[in-house]
Amino acid sequence: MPLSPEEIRSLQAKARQLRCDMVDVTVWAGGAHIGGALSMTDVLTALYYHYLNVKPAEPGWPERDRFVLSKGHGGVGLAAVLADKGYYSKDLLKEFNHFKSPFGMHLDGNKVPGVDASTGSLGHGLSMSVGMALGARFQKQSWRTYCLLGDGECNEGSVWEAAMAAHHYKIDTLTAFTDRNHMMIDGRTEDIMSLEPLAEKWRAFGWEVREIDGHDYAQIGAAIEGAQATKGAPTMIICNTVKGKGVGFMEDQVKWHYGSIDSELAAKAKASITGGAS
Ligand SMILES: Cc1ncc(C[n+]2csc(CCOP(=O)(O)OP(=O)(O)O)c2C)c(N)n1
Repeated sequence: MPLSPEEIRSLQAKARQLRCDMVDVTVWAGGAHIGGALSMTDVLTALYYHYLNVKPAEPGWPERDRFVLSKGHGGVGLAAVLADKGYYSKDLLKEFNHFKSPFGMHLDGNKVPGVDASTGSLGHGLSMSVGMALGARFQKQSWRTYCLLGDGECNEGSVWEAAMAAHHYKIDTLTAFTDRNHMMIDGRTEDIMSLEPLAEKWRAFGWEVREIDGHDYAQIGAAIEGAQATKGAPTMIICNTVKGKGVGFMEDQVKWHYGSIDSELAAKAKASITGGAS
C-alpha cells in the first residue's frame, strides 16, 4: 500500500532526527563518512521504519528480512539507525570507532547487534546478499534481502559478478539500491570512472530497474513495493541522491566524503537539518 501523507511526514521527521544523530556520532568519533551517510538516510529510514520485517529485541530472529550495507563506510549512518530502533543503547554511540569499542568505522556483524553482514571492503555486499537470498529459497523461507550499494562502489567488478548470479538464479526476493549521489571518495563518478548509462547496464544484466529521487518517500515506497511485486528477476532501485543531504554546507561537496566536526560546526549542521540557517 502506498505510503500515506501522514506516514511520509512521520518518516521525514524521523530522518531529520537520524541525520542529527549521525552528526553527533561524527563529533564523538572524531570523524566519519558523513557525506555518504546523509545521502542514504532516507532510504534507510523508509526501510527500517516502514518496510523491513525485523525485531530489534531479537536481532537473530531467523525469519527477519536481511539488510546488507554494502557501502560499509556508511556505518556511521546505520549505527545511528540501529541504536534508534533499539538494537542497543544510544549511549554506546559515544564510543563509535573508539579503541576497544564494538563499533569500528565499518560495522562488524559479529559485534554489533542488527548488522547482518560485516562490510567495508567495497564490492562484496551484493554477493553476500545473493547468498542470503538463495539461502532463504533453499530453506523455503519468505523473508527478503535488501542491499545498499554506493555508486562509486559499482566500479568493483565483483558487483557485476553478483549481478549476473542474481539474474541467473532469478532471485526476485533480492532488492538492491544504488545510492546515486554522483560522487565517490575523490570526485564525481563521471569524472573518475564513468558509470552511465547505469540503469541500462543493470537492465542488460537482467535486472528490473527503477530510477527514483532517493529523498522522495513516495517514490522510495513505490519502488520498494514494486520490487516486492516483481517476479522472476532481482530489482535495482537507482536512488538519485545528494551527498551530504540535509546539511547545506556539506551538500554536493566531495570534501565531506569523510570529515571531522567540532561542536560549533555540529550546531550549524543540525540547524541546517532542522530548518535553521546552514
Ligand atoms: C575495496 C575497497 N577499495 C577502496 C575503499 C576505500 N573507499 C572507501 S569509501 C570509497 C568511495 C566509495 O564511493 P561510493 O560507493 O560512491 O560511496 P559514497 O559516495 O556513497 O560514500 C572508497 C574508494 C574501500 N573501502 N574498499
